[in-house]
Amino acid sequence: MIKACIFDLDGVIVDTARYHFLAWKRLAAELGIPFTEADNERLKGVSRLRSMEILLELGHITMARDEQERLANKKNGWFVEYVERMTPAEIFPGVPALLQDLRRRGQLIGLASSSKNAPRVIELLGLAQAFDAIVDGTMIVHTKPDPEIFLLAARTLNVAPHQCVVFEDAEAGVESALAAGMACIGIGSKEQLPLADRVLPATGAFDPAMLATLDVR
Ligand code: B16
Ligand code: MG
Repeated sequence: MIKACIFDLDGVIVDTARYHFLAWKRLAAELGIPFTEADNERLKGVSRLRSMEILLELGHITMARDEQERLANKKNGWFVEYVERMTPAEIFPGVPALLQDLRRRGQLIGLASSSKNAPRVIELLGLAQAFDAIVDGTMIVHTKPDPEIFLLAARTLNVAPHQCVVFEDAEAGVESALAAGMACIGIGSKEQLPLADRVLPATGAFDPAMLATLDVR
């Protein structure tokens, strides 16, 4: 029986994935690296420094670690600028109502985001009270697709992994949830997320009645 719903943040609760893309694209342009939305799929869900490495791989560029860190911090400065202008109006349609409905049904609600900016984003969106546990990129050693982040969320919520369902928009995130032994609802398309147990076009399209039908691994 599913007892906890664990949500990714970027691309699942709010379209901060768009802001990550715009900030990486700005950095790519400075470095002369062509960078498309398809390239950006590889950066979703992974840590800031891993994203930096992938960007350099795309451009066939090698660079010292401290320079990589400097550029990744520059990208983060732009991302934070975009994010600070965000308001609750940018939460994806139907998400606040879904979170309330799940809580009324007795589900525990977790957030598991690789982003170190997740607590600030949640505060700006006025959603802090909607979650029973928040796990972010500052609390983990291994980024998605490693299962660490979702296992930590389950431990914090005091439930077993097989009692959790994860909502994820990134391939790395779906792999992470499955490796943790959890059910996974992909948000996006079947082509992007072939491994997810179910795929929905948007988080707000989730019908809580579906919880009873999710396979227990
Ligand atoms: P930051 P999620 C992830 O968040 C993003 O999908 C990913 O693109 C980003 O690189 C990562 O957070 C780290 O973010 O640079 O803000 O620490 O999808 O796991 O909510
Ligand atoms: Mg995401």
